[in-house]
Order: sequence, then structure tokens, then C-alpha cells
Amino acid sequence: MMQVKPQDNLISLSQFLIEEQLKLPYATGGFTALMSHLVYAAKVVTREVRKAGLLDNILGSNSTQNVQGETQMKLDEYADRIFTNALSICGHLCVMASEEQEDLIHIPEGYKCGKYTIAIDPLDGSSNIDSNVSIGTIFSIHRRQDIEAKTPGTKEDLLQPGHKQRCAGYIIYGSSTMLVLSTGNGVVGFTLDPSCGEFLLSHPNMKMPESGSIYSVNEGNYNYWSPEFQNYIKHIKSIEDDKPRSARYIGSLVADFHRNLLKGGIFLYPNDTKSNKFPNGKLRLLYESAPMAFIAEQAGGMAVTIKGERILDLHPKELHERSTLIVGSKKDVEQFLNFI
Ligand code: AHM
Ligand code: MG
Repeated sequence: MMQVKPQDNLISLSQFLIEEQLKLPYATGGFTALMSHLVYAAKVVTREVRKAGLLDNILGSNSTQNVQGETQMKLDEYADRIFTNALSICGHLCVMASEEQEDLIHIPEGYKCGKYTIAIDPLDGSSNIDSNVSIGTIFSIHRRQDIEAKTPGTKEDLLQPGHKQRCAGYIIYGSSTMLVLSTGNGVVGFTLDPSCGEFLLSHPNMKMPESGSIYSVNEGNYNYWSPEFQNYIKHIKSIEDDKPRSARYIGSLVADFHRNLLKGGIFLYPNDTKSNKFPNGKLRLLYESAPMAFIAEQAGGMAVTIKGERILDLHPKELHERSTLIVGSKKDVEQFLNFI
């Protein structure tokens, strides 16, 4: 008799989304359709990432800079184009924002405007592309303010607090490609099976351990930090605090976050108090901090700013606004809050 292996029973992301949609009597299928466009783009970007090093149009940087004055890598531009093109024609978005584009991205003429908005970091951790280190894509989906409107979406439709996200997720291009998402009902993770081209449900109910032994921070910035933050880092490394934690820092938010989600720990990107380069932190609220905070909370973790504000309560004022980000296991973030 033919043996059924455990992986033969895994359900695909599209099956999962349809099942979830059927549970909601008022669902129209718009969100499921939007996600299928996003998943298509994720597969195309995966294909290109896997070829990095073979084709000289993928590695390296272009001479252009993005809106934040950072050098754009070729793969940054490519991922931006693939995601925004695939999403703009899905018929369920009214406006988009991308880390790589200064202004709002409108839906092209001839395509329908829908009730959702998306903010996206198409290629996170791009400084790691050339060294074959994990990179990712982060996305945050909201409903527009007036869901009956048929007009093009506005900046206000995008500038909503993180707690109103309808879905947040990331794709990690690592030893495998995974898509992790939350629609406000826990966190689920799908692994791309390259042999059938489907994301399969490999991590059904992701929970962040209550505490962990890892801390992730760019310690090269130590001299830019406030004395309070320096003391906290000294404290978690001291032997009085049980035993010193392990430092793990990849420099790709998606990869650092994903590891801590699985193993437990705390990720910190504080503000720069000396050079004025990042007085409000480096990470972007709309498409980096807020979606990661949503996933962290849904997995039982916490996410706050250096001042202790809940990330999901922040009201963004600008598309590319930055925030500090302290995210991770609940007890570790609580310890940070008590210390600071
Ligand atoms: P980006 O590559 O999309 O510009 O993202 C910013 C990255 C994050 O992935 C990462 O956490 C952080 O910047 C690393 O910054 P640093 O090199 O200052 O430690
Ligand atoms: Mg990024």
C-alpha cells in the first residue's frame, strides 16, 4: 500500500486562505485574491534571489539612491517592481506605499480600486544580498478609511495605526523561503516547496517563547546610545543577570525577527543620541516596525518604542516615518521596560 508521508497532508496557502474566507459569511474573496497576487510576486522574487551570483544584473548596487538616501541594490529595484506591479493590478487595493518609492503608488488607470491598502518593504536587509545572507519582504495591509469609496486611495488611508492592520506578514528568503502572516487570529507560517511551487502550511500556530536567551542589536552603535540604553545592554550581558545572553545580529530585520520568533529573545533598534543620523530610530514604522509588532503580539510577544509606547498604538504622520523598535519575547520586553 502506498505510504502517505506527513508532508503529503500539508495544506497550501491558497487552500488555507479559501478555508479562512469560508468561515466569514461577509467575506467577498477580495483579500484572498489580493494575497494570491502577493504570493505570486514572492515566488518570482524567490526565483531571482536563488539565482543571485549567477547573473550580474542581480548582485551589486545601482548608482541610484532611494528616498532615504540609501544606495539601491539591483535586487531592491527588481523586488519593488515585481511586488508593486503584481499588486497594483489585483483590483482590491486603492493605494500602496513602498520603501523604494517616495510618494504614494496609485492604482494604474483601467484597473479597479478596492478597499485595501498595502505598505511594503520589498527587499529588507538589502546590505546582505551580496554576501548570501537571509533577506526578506515585509508587508502591512489595512482597510481604507471609507470602505465604500470607489475613488483612488489617499495618504490618510495608509497612515493608520498598527492595531488596525487587517494582515501583517513577511517573506524570508533564507535556507528555504517562508511566508509568515497574521490576520489577527494567531500567526501561521508557510514554507515554499520548490518542487510544486506552493507555500505549504509548515508552522500552524507560531508562538514566541515567553523569554529567550538571545539579544539582537547592532552593538557597533554603542557610543551613539543613551546612557540608559547602554546600561540595559551592560545589564543583560552581566553575570548577575543569571547568565549572559547570546548576541545574534544578522542585520536583516526579517531574519533577526524570525529567529527570535522561533527561539525567543529580544531585538532592539534604539535611536541615535549623538550623530543625529537616526534621532527617531532607523526602522520605518509603516512597513517594518508596525507589521513586525502585529506579528509579535499575535504570537504572544510584545513590541514597544524606546520610550515604552506600544508600537501598534502609534499614529503615523508620514509614509516613511521612522521609529525605534524593541520587539520580542514578552518577559524580555517587560524586563527592558522595567529597566529603562
Ligand atoms: P532595509 O534593508 O530595508 O533598508 O532595512 C533596514 C535594515 C533592517 O533589515 C535591519 O534590521 C537594519 O536595517 C540593520 O541596520 P544596521 O546596519 O544599522 O544595523
Ligand atoms: Mg527594511
